[in-house]
Amino acid sequence: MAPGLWLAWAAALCAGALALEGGMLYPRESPSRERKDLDGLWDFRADFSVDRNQGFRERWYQSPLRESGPVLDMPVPASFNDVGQDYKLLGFTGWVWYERQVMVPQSWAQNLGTRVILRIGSAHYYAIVWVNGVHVAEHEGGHLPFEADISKLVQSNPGELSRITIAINNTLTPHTLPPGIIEHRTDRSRYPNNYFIQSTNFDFFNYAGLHRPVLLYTTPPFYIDDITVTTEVDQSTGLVNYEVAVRSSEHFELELLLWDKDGKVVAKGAGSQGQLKVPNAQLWWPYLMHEQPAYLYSLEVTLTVQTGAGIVSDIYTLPVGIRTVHVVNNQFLINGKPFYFHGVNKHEDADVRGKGFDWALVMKDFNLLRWLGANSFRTSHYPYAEEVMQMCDRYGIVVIDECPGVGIILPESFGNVSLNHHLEVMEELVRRDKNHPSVVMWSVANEPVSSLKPAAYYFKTLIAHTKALDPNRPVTFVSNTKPELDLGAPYVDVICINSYYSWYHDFGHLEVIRLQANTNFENWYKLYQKPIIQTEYGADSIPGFHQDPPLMFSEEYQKSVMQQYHLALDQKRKDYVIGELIWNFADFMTNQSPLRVIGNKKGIFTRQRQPKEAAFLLKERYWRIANETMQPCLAAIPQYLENQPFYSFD
Ligand code: BDP
Repeated sequence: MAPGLWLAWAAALCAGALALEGGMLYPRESPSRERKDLDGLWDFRADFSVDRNQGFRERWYQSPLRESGPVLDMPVPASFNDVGQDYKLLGFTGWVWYERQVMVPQSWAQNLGTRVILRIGSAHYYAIVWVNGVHVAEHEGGHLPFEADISKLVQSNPGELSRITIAINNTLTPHTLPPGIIEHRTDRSRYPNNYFIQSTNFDFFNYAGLHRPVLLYTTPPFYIDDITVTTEVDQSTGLVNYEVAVRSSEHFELELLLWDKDGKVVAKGAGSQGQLKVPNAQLWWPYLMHEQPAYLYSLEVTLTVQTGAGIVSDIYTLPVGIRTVHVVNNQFLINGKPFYFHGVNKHEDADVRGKGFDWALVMKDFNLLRWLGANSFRTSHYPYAEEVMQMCDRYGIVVIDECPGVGIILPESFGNVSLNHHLEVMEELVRRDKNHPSVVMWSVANEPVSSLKPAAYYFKTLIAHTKALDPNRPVTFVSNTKPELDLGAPYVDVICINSYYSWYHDFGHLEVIRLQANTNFENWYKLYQKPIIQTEYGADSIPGFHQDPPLMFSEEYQKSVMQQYHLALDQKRKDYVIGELIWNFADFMTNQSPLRVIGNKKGIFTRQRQPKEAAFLLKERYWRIANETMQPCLAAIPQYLENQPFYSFD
């Protein structure tokens, strides 16, 4: 992006105010709401002009994109980078343009009371949206949804196609999340005119485009805007506290019904806020912690408004899991019982689609998680698709929900502009994910340089703000700094640490891992007396490389690193270490560098989701831990283990 445009853009970003307007309920069909998915092929063009600004100069949004130049067919959802054969698109930085036409159903266009909302699940990184050439929305941040009310635009042309244009810029600056820098290379003897590159300080490819579903949905003119649910347990009674926000009418009635899985109403309520009591509640338990994990009730909320023209009602049904989360002394308690995180870190990443949402891939990943005996994952290093969070609720996979605060290492990324944006992103994340029982902790960042002086104020403010948004969940960030140097650690509820012994130093020296991991645990615990999760550890292995005795990059070395870590973890896990998450679930794409062999190979599964040797080691360990730690509540596990054929989960 040209420096002028960059500055204007950065100034526009700073102006954003805190305290979000309105809710962000997931669009669900109901008797009062319809939904129309806009996935498929869109018209697409990358703006290759020198300043990447030709599209704005020529107002590409004012007429069909194919009239202002050539277009490509581009699938949505998907990253645009890997679907074509043009290397310039693979690493493109700047504005790309998406467009498609849509015919809304007659009933939506004719009934002027119907609200028609355009919802974009994720557009990485900065997006501007027009409908029929009229600006309807702008959004910063590539991992959270945003919406625009487009009722008037589609209703002013009933029976006509409406044109949706979305311009997306993937440029990262010191104040975006994640941050990055545009480096202009001006030595004409080495680089061509106007040469610049995007550099970043995180270890995954900066895929871009419309990564998640784009859709239209409707609501009545008076509607349920937001629902907030928190739960408590009083002996055998489940308590469901609710708060419902209604828009566009001050005189309304709200009725709430809580349904169990058998279709029985177990509690009733009325009004905007209150508490439902569920006798003999079935709690939401994590996978492998209970014979019937992930129990979900359905909270049906009905809004009724009496108008001159008759009664208008809106119905929204929210899945609700009743569970509690507490950090007490050295333990992480779910429903009052100690929970040990044995899980993974993931990425949204796959061949061809990049970060594009894909149900087949999601299902495969959940089947692998269950095969592995993993009970948890961290959404490293950004919020994942809402549909993934719903799967976690359904399958009992516990989530540490991380925001895109990764690669925060520049001093200017700790200033007020960045902090304000980070606060806003946490607001968007909590607003979106607050009702998921699977989410048990927020992570505000991964491996920031938390030893820098401004980090103390930065993390104090950020964590306090997150706790104010959600007083019911612990908050953390993930550190790779020494305990005595970490200025953010005093504010977290759980210490989360990453380390790569015998990988990024002491290359090949497996014998130092146990000692170094132990020392690290002890130093952290001595200073903070807080429970600790080993949030990353691992080693690259190139599938099919074998070497015994083990050498770096062989499958044997990856396994051996893990075995050494496990010795240290086993020494501490009965004490204050409350979890271990392998880096990484699957191999994933990164920027090119001499340290990466077509991406990061620390997956225990390949990028195509096939197991390396390390996966079998971890599977054996996770089932054993589940067996030991969850035994009191899970008599069925040993039998489950013995009787299950390799590929079955019944
Ligand atoms: C950790 C980062 C993670 C990297 C990993 C690695 O948190 O994003 O991918 O290192 O180098 O420090 O494999």
